[in-house]
Amino acid sequence: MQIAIQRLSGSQMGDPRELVTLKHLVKKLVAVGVAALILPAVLITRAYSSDHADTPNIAANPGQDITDVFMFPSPTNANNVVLVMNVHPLIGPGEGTSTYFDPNVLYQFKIDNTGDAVEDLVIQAKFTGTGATQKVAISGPIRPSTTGNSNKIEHAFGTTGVYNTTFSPTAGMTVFAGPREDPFFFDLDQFFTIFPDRATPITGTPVANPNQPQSTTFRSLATAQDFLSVHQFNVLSIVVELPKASLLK
Ligand SMILES: [Ca+2]
Repeated sequence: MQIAIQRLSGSQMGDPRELVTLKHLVKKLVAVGVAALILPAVLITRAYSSDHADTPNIAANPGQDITDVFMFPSPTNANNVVLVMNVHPLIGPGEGTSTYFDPNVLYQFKIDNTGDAVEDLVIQAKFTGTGATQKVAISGPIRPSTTGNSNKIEHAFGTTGVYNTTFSPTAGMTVFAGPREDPFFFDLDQFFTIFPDRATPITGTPVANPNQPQSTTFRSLATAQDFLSVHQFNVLSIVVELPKASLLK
């Protein structure tokens, strides 16, 4: 599965247009694709990847910043699969419900079910407005009119949802789009002891001997501290649950 966020060149939904500025690729998930859903478990690859404000440009546009993507069997329906795209990292405690999706961005799950790393189906989420009444329209899974960096907004379902509520855009599909605790964990403080030179650009505090590691390994699970949990950081999640069969069309 490939996921993509792309800034729109216009604002009117439904018009074909070129969307080129940003693309985020979870490389291993491209290889897994939806085909993994029907392969023996031994063949399924687990991907490890995360991205939080990795460049000045993306840090300045957090609504375009994908942190993590997840795909897993529904815990309540064996016929369903759940897709999750998390964006907008580092939302502080208490700020989750006052942070919104970027209405100028087309959020997409791109599903390759033929193994060639070219999407065969897309699920698109497009937001309108900001604030607690922000609306979300969903289209797909649908075969895209164009692939790769050239994308169109495909036909959306008529039923729209509202920020931070669960809704069903079409029979069999459930969608949630809103704030959630960031599930990614990382011992950033220990990372800075291994790579001291990485600290200053983030913390703004000069580090003595930035090229001299103070340690060479991460701490054990018993003693490690998750930077994101300690600081109670949140993300915005787009969660889609739908039948596995609908991704195999
Ligand atoms: Ca394909």
